[in-house]
Amino acid sequence: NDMLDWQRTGFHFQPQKNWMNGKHYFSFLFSSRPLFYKGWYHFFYQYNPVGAVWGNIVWGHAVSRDLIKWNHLPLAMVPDQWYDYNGVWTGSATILPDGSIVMLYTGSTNESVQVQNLAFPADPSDPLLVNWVKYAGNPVLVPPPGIGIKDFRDPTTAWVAPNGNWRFTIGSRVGTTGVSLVYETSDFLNYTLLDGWLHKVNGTGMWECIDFYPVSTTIENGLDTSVNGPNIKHVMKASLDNDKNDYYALGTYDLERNVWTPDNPELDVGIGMRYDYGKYYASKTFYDQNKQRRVLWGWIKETDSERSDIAKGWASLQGVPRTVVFDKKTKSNILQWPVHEIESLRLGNKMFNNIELKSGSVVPLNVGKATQLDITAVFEIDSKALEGVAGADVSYNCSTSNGAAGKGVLGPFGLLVLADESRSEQTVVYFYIAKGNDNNLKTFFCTDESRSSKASDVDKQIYGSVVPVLDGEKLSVRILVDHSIVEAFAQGGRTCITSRVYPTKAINNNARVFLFNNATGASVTATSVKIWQMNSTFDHPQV
Ligand code: DQQ
Repeated sequence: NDMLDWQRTGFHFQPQKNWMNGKHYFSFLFSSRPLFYKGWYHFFYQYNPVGAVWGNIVWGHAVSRDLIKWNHLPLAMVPDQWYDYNGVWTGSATILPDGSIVMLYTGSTNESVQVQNLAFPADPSDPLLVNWVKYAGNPVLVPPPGIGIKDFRDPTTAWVAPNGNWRFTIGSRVGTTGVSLVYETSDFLNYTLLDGWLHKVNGTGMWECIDFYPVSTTIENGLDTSVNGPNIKHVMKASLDNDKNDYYALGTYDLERNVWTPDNPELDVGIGMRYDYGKYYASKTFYDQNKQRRVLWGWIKETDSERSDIAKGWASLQGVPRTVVFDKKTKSNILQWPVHEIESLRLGNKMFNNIELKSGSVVPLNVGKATQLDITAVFEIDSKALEGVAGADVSYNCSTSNGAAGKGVLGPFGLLVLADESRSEQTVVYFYIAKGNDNNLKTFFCTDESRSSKASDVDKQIYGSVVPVLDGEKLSVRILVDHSIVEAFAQGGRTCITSRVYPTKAINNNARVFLFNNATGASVTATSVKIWQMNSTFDHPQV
């Protein structure tokens, strides 16, 4: 359906329309499983080869040299055994010290029981890892007593225990408590379930796609999954089946006791911070030994109707991979930032300096075509006005406070992207400052989709949350715009928001970018705005 083709992205990974043998298959992309092997990044994803909706799940496979330009390869694994008859579900790779790969994945059996299975590359000398063999002794794990047969999935990458064994965790629930079980193994053939939980949180329900990894509090490099010791915190992430969001928390992992404890119990897994306050799910990280960094990749679901997905013949895409580091300044969150390779797609740029945004103003930025952009912008709010304000909007909330159309004392202000000339359509990325009666400032970072599309069958939300801003810091944002996706990162990646949007007017040559300020109590200066046109990736195969 060519009419919907403009929704396809230029530099975000998405399934192909034509899959295998040139046949016109439909596709549905699900969760992520990256891995680096012999010079290639591998991506295995949950994929429906026969429809643009969830079902018939197999492992799609793509490879890349740079995490940006991807080559589609044949399906890696399909349901051809009783133990994965109802789907080859999410798994994780562990690279052993000798360089070999062990893949543990969840199979949904012929009776829809969730079990864990082993798979290996058929030819380890093949850098493209095209063929996979399933272990003859599968399944290697079945749901243990007390765990529901449909609540046992998504094993993590394994890490080394003090006794030299491997450990990994699997998500589940007990009643409405989200839990993580830990297994230990020396050979990936025989496993022992350890007592207790790595962690659990009441009321958070089933934990899908758990991720568990160390971050350094002192150095910038990422860490291999097995690293622990001084100056290290562990991130625990769970994808909550209940609300389909990815939550994380920072804490400490006691290897001896095999227990993880959150730094701040009020911001525990599933009740505190999210990787992303927009659409972002089933993400996973991997340690990229090639560039000594930890890379996070998330699955971005559609927010239009299933009917439209079927009409356009594909559904879902991946965000841009993000480097994850501990935020040494706030010490309370991670920083997520698009991998630097994305900058290789930057074409020409335009710069705009010191643009004053008076209260109520909207300023167009003439950048030409505005469907594939990388934008960085820094804002300063008039400090006199800020000091003069007594207290404002203490109970502000991105989702319920009128979005970009609202007029507060110290917000909203920011950018309109994927907007048409008359702004009948626009997606708004903005800041909003609330000031307590104690003079403390609280800055919100939000994305308003409510006017993002004339179409009526799409979900249009106002997303967002608080973003930490330290004394003396300016407000900064980076936005990746790619036809039907907007990824926004505030303050170097402390708070992130991804939106799927479906403009009908702000497409092709009609898309524009504007600055705006709706704050009634202060003028704002966009001290520096830099906008790059972005190249497309799909016409740059690397194999
Ligand atoms: N989707 C997979 C599961 C996982 C869920 C099945 C995450 O393995 O729990 O397609 O969305």
